[in-house]
Amino acid sequence: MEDLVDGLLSGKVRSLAKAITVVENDRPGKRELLKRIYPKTGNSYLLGITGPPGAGKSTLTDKVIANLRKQGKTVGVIAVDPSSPFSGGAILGDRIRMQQHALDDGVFIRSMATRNHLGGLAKNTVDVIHLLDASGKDVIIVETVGVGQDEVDIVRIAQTTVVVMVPGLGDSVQIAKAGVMEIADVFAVNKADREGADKLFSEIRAMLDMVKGDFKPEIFRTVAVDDVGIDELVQGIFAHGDRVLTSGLVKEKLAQKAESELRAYLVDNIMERSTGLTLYDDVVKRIAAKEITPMDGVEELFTGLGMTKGEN
Ligand SMILES: Nc1nc2c(ncn2[C@@H]2O[C@H](COP(=O)(O)OP(=O)(O)OP(=O)(O)O)[C@@H](O)[C@H]2O)c(=O)[nH]1
Ligand SMILES: [Mg+2]
Repeated sequence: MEDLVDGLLSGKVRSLAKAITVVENDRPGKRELLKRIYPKTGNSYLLGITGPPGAGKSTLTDKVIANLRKQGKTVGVIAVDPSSPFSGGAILGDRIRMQQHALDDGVFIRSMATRNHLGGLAKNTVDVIHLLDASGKDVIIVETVGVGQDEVDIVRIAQTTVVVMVPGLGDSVQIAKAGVMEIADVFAVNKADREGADKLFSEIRAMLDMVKGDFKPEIFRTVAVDDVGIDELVQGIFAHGDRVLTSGLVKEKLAQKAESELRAYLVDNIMERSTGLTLYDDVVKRIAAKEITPMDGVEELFTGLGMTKGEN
C-alpha cells in the first residue's frame, strides 16, 4: 500500500495503472487507497467533452491532448463507453483515434463504462478521476457520448464542458434538445469542413442570445481530422476556466462538484446493498403484482436495510 500510494503520488505510470485496477475491480485496500490520496486531489483541470455519437469527440480529444502536450501539460483521459458492455466498438475507436499518445508517459488514456444501474455517473469514474488527479495530471479529459442525463452528471463535476456539435444532424433540434444549452461552457462546431457549419454556428449563436445571461459560451469552429481550430478551442477552454475563477463562482462550483460526487456514491451504494437481497427481489415482485406501490417498496427496502426514511 505504501509503495502504491508513493508511486501514485509521484506520478509513476505503473502505480497509476495498478491503482486503477484496484479501484475498478473493488480489490481489498481500495477504500484505504482512496482515503490516502483524496487530500492530494483537486489540482487537475477537469474538462468534459460531450456530444452526439460520431461527432468527432475522440478525434478532437486526440488533437487537444497534442496541443496540451506542446504546452508541457500532462493529460489523463477517460473515454466513456457509451453503450452496452457488449459493443466494444467505441472503445476500439477511442484507442485508434488516440494511438499517437500511446508511448507518451505524460498521457494516460483509459476507456471505461461509467454508467451505473440507474444511468448516472458511476462512482468508479469519480474514483479514477481522483487517481489521475493525485498522480499529478495537469488536465483530465472525460469524453462522454450524447447529451443526456448521464452526461449532465459528469458535466457537474467538470470545470469546463465542451459540447461538440456537427452540421447536418437536424441542427435546431440538436441544439434545443436535452439540456445542451445548460451544460455547454464552450461549443465546438466540429466537421466545419462540411456544408452547414456556418448555419449551425449562427443557430447556436441565436439560441444563446435568447437564453444565456452573462456567462455566454464561446463557439469555435474545428476540423478535428485536420487539426484546424484546436489552438483557439483550447484557449477558449482555459479562458472559461479563468472567467469562473474571477467570477467568484468557484466555491459554488466546488460545492456542486462535491455534491455530485457524493450522489454518485450514494446511488451506487444503495443499489449495491439492495440488489441480490431476497427482500429486493420480493419487493420487485410485489410491485409488479400491484400489491404495493414503488414508493412503499422503497420504504420496505430501507427498513430492511436498517434505514429510516423521513416523511414524504
Ligand atoms: N469531415 C470530418 N470528419 C471528421 C472530423 N472530425 C472527426 N471526423 C470523423 O468522424 C468520425 C468519428 O470520429 P470520432 O472521433 O470517433 O467521433 P466520436 O464522437 O468520438 O465518436 P463516438 O465516441 O463513437 O461517439 C471519424 O471517421 C472521424 O475521422 C472533421 O472535423 N471533419
Ligand atoms: Mg469517441
